[in-house]
Amino acid sequence: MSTPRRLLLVNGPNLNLLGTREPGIYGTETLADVERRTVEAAAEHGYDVRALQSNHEGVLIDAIHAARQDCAGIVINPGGLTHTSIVLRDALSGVALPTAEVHISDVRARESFRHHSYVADVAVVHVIGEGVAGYALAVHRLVAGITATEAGQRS
Ligand code: CA2
Repeated sequence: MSTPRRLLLVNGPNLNLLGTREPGIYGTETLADVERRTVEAAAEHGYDVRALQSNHEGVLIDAIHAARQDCAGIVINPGGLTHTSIVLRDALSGVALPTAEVHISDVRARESFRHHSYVADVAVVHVIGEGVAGYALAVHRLVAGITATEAGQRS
C-alpha cells in the first residue's frame, strides 16, 4: 500500500495561547498562523495536514493512534508534556510513524526542567528554538526522510 500524503500536526497544552501572552518567548503569531504555515509547507510537497491542538493528554494520544490509519508522519509540539509525559512518548513509539519534535523556544537555554524531553528519542527530526518558522522546517525535514525511505523501499 502506498504511503498516505498526509501529516498529523499536534500542538499540546497551552499552545492555544500563542500570540496572546509571553511574546518575548513565543513571538506574536497565533496557533492559526502556526497551522497555516504548516499546511503551506506540507503543500509544497503535495501533502495535506490534519491539525489538532488540545489541553488534554488523552485527546492527543487518541489522535496519534488514529494517525496510523491515514498519516505518513507526525509533527508535534507537545508543550509542557515534553518534559513530563511517558504516556505521550509511548503513543508515539507505539504508532511508529516518523515524527518531528518542534519547540518554538530554545528549551536548552531555559529552566533546567525544560532540558529533558521524553519525546526526543522517539522523534527522527528535532527543531528547537527556531520560533514558529520551526514548524515549516520540521515539515521539510520530515518529508525528506519519508521520501528517502520510500525510495529505499523501491530500490
Ligand atoms: O517552546 C516550546 O514550543 C514549548 O514546547 C512550549 C511549552 C513549554 O512548556 C515547553 O517547555 C516549550 C509551553 C506552551 C505554552 O505556550 C504559551 C504560549 C503563549 C502564552 C503562554 C503559553
